[in-house]
Amino acid sequence: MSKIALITGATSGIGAACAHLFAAQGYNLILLGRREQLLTDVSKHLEDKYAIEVKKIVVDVRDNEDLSYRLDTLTQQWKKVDVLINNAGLSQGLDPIDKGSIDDWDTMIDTNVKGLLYTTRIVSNWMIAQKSGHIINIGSIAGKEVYPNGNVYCATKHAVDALNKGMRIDLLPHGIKVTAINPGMVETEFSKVRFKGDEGRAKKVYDGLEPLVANDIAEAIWFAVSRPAHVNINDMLIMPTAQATGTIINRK
Ligand code: NDP
Ligand code: 8X3
Repeated sequence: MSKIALITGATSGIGAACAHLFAAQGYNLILLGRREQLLTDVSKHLEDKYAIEVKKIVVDVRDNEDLSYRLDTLTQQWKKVDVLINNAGLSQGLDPIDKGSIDDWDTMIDTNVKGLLYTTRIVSNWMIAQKSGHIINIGSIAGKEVYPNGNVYCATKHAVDALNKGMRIDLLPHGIKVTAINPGMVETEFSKVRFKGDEGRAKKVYDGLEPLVANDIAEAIWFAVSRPAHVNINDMLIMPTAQATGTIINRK
């Protein structure tokens, strides 16, 4: 029986790159995201190319009731998840604390923190039952430091950092591995989403530097997952060579 990876936010960027890389390694996949057509396209492509099986789950990770229902209806076979990649996340806006939109704050907190918790609450129990598993939490440089106007997004990624440490402690007796992967700038749909579809503003974020690409992060995740049984990578911070901190960037 092939191993299984469950990836949240698999319709684009880092999640989609992980889906490709894990499929190439022969994993069967459970892929989550809200955009059904993209999920269908990714699933079909990977099933055809790698002869693996894919379960697609169209769901908003903020909706715990729907998420629980959809994950619960998987067969026992599909609940044998070896790797959970808690990747679904986003930034909305880049405003000072006195001007930020409450809706944006709710969206970031509900997705990046609560969605990650809801998914982990369910899948960690499956892993405990089978006495094995590996949880990968996608944090950020924004979880290690705070940059101007990053306030709430940075707070959500600091929460991911704390939850990663908490999970590592709580799941230790069960032999479950827990790893935080913290990227700097990766060119995905992230900035387009942050600036609500403003492609020009999104493109400017990466002006004059070579950012990471989603596959760089997928490869780092694969490195953590493919270590021997006695090795756990607790935390990895991965930056473009041209980015030293959240805001110190060597632009040409
Ligand atoms: P993308 O915007 O390309 O991908 C985000 C993914 O999250 C999409 O698949 C999206 O799917 C999914 N998603 C967002 N909201 C929800 C939701 N409510 N329910 C289910 N799925 C959701 O960005 P990235 O690939 O860059 O982002 C992936 C992760 O990496 C995020 O956690 C982000 O914070 C983190 N990160 C990104 C960095 C970067 O520079 N790009 C740097 C550091 C961390 P859909 O819209 O179909 O639901
Ligand atoms: C996403 C990257 O630059 O907003 O976490 O911190 S950044």
